[in-house]
Amino acid sequence: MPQTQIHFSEPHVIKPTPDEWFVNKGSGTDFESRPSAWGGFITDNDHFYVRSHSPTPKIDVASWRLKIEGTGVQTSVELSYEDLESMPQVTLTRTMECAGNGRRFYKEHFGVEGEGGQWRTGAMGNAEWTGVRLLDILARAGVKPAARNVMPVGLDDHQVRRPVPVEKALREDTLLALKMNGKVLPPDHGFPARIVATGWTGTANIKWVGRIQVAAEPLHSPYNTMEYVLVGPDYPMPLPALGPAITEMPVMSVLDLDWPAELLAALTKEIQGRSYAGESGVREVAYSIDGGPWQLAEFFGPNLEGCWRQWRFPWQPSPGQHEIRVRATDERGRTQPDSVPWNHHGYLYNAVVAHPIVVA
Ligand SMILES: Nc1nc2c(c(=O)[nH]1)N[C@H]1C(S)=C(S)[C@@H](COP(=O)(O)O)O[C@H]1N2
Ligand SMILES: [Mo]
Repeated sequence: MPQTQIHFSEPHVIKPTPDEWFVNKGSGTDFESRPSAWGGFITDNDHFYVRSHSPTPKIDVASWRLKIEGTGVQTSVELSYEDLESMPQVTLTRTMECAGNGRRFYKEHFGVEGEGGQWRTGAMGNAEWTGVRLLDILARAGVKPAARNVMPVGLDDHQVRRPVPVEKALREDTLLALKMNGKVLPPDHGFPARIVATGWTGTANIKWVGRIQVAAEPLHSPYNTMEYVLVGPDYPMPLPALGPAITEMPVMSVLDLDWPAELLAALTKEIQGRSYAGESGVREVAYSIDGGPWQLAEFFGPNLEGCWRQWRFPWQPSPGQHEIRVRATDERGRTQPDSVPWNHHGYLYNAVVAHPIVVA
């Protein structure tokens, strides 16, 4: 159900966000996908979650320029949209997940809300992104050997910006995307250009990029010192950051069902879901029904680098209350834990959860 509704004179998100497809998080700019509406392997643009710190900016592409500058490049460069379109285009399918996905579970496990939007499991999606490799763009400015951090800066009100190590920026699978699922990037998803940072937290995928700062020194912004850092008794405080910056996303699983789910006994024969493991792949998925033994789910659909992997298992439930647990293991042998340590902002909740299901 939608939480507190705020009414704005102008919509802060441009695309339609009907309740059948999205859970409105109440901020006006945050819409969680309903996993029951995700569809197949690819999440189409209409169904992709939206997470923005400020309203979708309206950008005039004719006057828009991408500036590359800073102490880590030989020369400053300005590129137009046409310049980017004329460069070699690369297409990659990649899953994107917000670091705050699953934040609601902290409240349930610790009795205290992690600070931020109370996302359940739908702050993620999987799209085919087309654009220019960031390394090709940075090469135009000439990356100095001394370069350490690369910080794309958004043109939104908050100028969301967040440095990544130069090694991540120069990877072949880090893009400046111009297209999403074959269509011009939708305004809410970063038009004219957004970063795609394979396997990393949603925030590393900066939307509405206008400038890329390359620095020979470590860079800091509110988004790697105060937010998107792990703050809590079990984490160090590497000042000026209040905690370690989130990079890669951990292995997690989600059922393709609403929370809680309502199913009809006569129509239920199978349960589907998906698991995602950041820069790694998903190796094995096990499930347990009503606290019963763990069994292996069957994979189906594509198994692509940096993408979620779909799975299914048969289930013919009796009417009543049920719960399903799912536990994935990634290619590096990391399995979803039974609990995760507390952090103030409620990031990276990837523990096994009991999904409540009411069968009628
Ligand atoms: N400029 C800018 N980029 C941004 C954000 C933002 O608010 N401003 N939000 C980030 C966060 S927290 C996430 S999870 C993803 C969400 O991308 P989406 O709205 O396309 O799903 O974009 C990231 N990039
Ligand atoms: Mo996010």
